[in-house]
Amino acid sequence: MLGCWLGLASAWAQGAFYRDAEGRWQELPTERTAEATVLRLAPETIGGGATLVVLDKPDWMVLDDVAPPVATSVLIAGQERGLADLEMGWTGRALGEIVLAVADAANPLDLDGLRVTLNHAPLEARRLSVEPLDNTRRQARITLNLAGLPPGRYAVDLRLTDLAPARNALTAPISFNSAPLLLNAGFEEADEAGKPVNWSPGVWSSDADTKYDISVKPGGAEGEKALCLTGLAGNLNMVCSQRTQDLQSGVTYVYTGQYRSENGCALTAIANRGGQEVDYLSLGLPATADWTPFTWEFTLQPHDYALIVVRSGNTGESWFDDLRVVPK
Ligand SMILES: [Ca+2]
Ligand SMILES: [Ca+2]
Repeated sequence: MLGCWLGLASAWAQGAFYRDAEGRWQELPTERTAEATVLRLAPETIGGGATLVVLDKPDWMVLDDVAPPVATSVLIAGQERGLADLEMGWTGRALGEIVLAVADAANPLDLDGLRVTLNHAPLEARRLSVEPLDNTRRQARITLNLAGLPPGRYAVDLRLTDLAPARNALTAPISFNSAPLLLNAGFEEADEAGKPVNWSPGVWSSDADTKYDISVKPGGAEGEKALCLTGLAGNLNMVCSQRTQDLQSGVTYVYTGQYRSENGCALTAIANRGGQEVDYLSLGLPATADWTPFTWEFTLQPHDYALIVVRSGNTGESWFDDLRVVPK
């Protein structure tokens, strides 16, 4: 295959060039007729079946450039961040603006060829602005406006090349999660069977007599609905858990919410690493007839995933609503 780079304007012509078997650029004699430019390349001079050819090399083009553009600074929501620090995990809020200063040491940037995707779809034009910072177009400022996105997980991929014949590319993967750490934590969303969306209800132990119900019911402390664990008979170890990979080890989290319980209930946080439980932290909550706020702080060891749990091992009703987990 022969890759051809056609110069932008023949007025800048500095002749034709090809890349030889050792990767060096060499002048390429050409013959011009009225209809065509004729060039001859022998396979042995290009070291196989592929090379790059530049016809009418523009004055600005530096042929011997294998270095991609670099991001010289990245500002996210006004704060400078390292390039290795752009996969941010949980942020809990939208990011606003991401501003990248980009530069190429040798060639102009292909600003017209810039590609930016948001969750694998092209970023809307209104969210993207590109501003050359010098008249050689070797430096530019790229601004991504991500304000107003609904809470969720986002991946931004950016690809910018230089205008060297080899089109060296800068890629910058940026990701963040602006959703709350606990989803459906007010239990307003339930499936047709009344089970809370995003949560796993069940029992962690039982016997032949175990009878229980875990479902979302009207009568919340916040909104219209709340989660109710009802212990009826037998061995009771009722749990409703949400799995998360967004908690960081060593960070203290504050787990808040409201509950009421006929015979007492509990909160639990579990960390699991390599198939082993590395943390099993619990707080018992005493019986109370009225909706009562709770606050509990916990810190987890390094883990693959964590479970945030509400539970009861008692008969009667235990209600939970308005839960939240945030870094302290
Ligand atoms: Ca370059
Ligand atoms: Ca609620």
